[in-house]
Amino acid sequence: SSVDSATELDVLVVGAGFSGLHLLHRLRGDGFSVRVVESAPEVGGTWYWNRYPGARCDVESVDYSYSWDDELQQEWDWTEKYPAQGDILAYLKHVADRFDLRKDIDFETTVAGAEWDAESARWTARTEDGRTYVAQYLLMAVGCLSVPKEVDLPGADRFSGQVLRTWNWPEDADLTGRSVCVVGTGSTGAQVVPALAEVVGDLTVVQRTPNFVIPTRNRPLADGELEAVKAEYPARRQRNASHPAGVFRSDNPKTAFEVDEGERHATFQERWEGGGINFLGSFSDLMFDQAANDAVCAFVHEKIEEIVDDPKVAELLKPDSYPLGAKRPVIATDYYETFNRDNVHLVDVRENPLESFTETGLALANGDQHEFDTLVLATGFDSFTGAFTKMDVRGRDGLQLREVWQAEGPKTSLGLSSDGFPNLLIVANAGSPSVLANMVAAIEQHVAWIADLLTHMRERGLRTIEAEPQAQEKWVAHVEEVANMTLWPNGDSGSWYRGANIAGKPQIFMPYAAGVVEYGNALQESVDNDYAGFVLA
Ligand code: NA7
Repeated sequence: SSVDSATELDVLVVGAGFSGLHLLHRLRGDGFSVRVVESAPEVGGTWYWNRYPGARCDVESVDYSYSWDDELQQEWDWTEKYPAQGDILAYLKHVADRFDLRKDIDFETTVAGAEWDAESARWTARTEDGRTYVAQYLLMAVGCLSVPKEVDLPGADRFSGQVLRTWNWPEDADLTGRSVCVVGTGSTGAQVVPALAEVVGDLTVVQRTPNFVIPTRNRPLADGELEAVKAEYPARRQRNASHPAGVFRSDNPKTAFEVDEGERHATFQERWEGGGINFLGSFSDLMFDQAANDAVCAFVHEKIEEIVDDPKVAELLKPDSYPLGAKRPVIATDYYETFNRDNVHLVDVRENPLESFTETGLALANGDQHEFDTLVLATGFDSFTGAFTKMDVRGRDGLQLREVWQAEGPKTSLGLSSDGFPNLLIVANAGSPSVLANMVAAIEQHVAWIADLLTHMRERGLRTIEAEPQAQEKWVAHVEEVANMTLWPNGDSGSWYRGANIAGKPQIFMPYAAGVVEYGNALQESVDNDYAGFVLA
């Protein structure tokens, strides 16, 4: 491959995670010329980069996997109820090898920008190392949580010890006996803290906003359990697809206050013991009714008091500024229990702000100092839009995607296409159920729709697809309206669901809260009405 000559393609896919691998396999099979570019030296996306100790998915292994090849799902053996990062990465490597995907992926290749040429109806994408790809379609399989939030910790660069980032964890990191500080108590922090506590000398946990942390209750799969799933896999996948979350959850149809206090408590207790996301299905109105949500919050507070020995620490760990769910609920193992360890100290920086990092630790507003030799950042991501605004993407008439999305948030028709950016299609990101569902199921829904669209266009000699402006306005308003029917946007959570974790980012509730069933109906309705919501030309 020469630096001067551009690679000519039907489809350029950006990203080789769950989305990009599936797109490549499907579209190649449908007869398109496809190439995937990937920044990492390996497949996996999120599951390649986030290899910090304790990293695990909170969707069950047997469901957090592709459903499009029965042999694949029959031959792959999961070992635990919930998959560890390494297991998911091994699975995706296996998929890449089994379907001979690597030959069409350019690794360590980062797209710097892309430009639309109306006359040829082609995108030209430039990579950071100066290569060029020309493609009819530019498919963004970039993930919702793939660009870290810029570090906004006062004086962080003064710290002279080792700094580790959970989103780019060095494979050979050994923190045995070290004195470590973790900043961040989101899903990542709540997983890395208990894992590190076991090996480090001492651990300081910096918390600004407490989270609701539900126990995972992970365990090895029991004898025969995997075989039983495999025996009814297609039915299981279908059942998953019939639930808004893209994974079957045994939701209680009752509302929290149609039962008495005793039954309410027993229900929470039973689901707390069962662990995982089923806890969120304790009652049907938890995300719709403030009183119901207050009840589940009170239950978790009670659990925190029960588990945590020091009442002052327990008090600090209780979230009290937003409804359960408004911030991504955290599923983790032994999180609250970890604060009973002698080597773990909780530092609350909400009441007593972090004044500055120093060469050897940090100083708080009240003058307290904490010393450590290693700093671990678990400070989150520039969610949804980050991977798009990082690139210099120029659409019709030079319109810059970064400018539009940084000012107004991500505007799309059905989460798939944005007005002004023809033939740029987006996989499972803003405006689609994505992070509020089993991500793999959400991705499969998008890949199927996109693949059908591309074949439809090829068959009819159509060259471009683009969001129809009015449909886009309507879709964005609808996503907002649905979110506002729930408690998701409420409270002072600073949630990345609505860009509130980053100063200056437009605050718009980005995922589509109605779930994959409603969303699938909307996709189908568009197809049935000759791709309503889009302009095909
Ligand atoms: P999150 O959920 O955004 O969590 C980031 C954490 O870092 C959160 O506790 C933040 O506190 C904290 N943070 C960030 N910046 C600061 C500063 N400046 N000072 C103090 N604390 C800070 O990211 P995760 O990686 O944990 O999880 C992301 C998703 O990945 C997860 O939900 C799953 O879907 C997978 P804050 O809440 O802003 O006060």
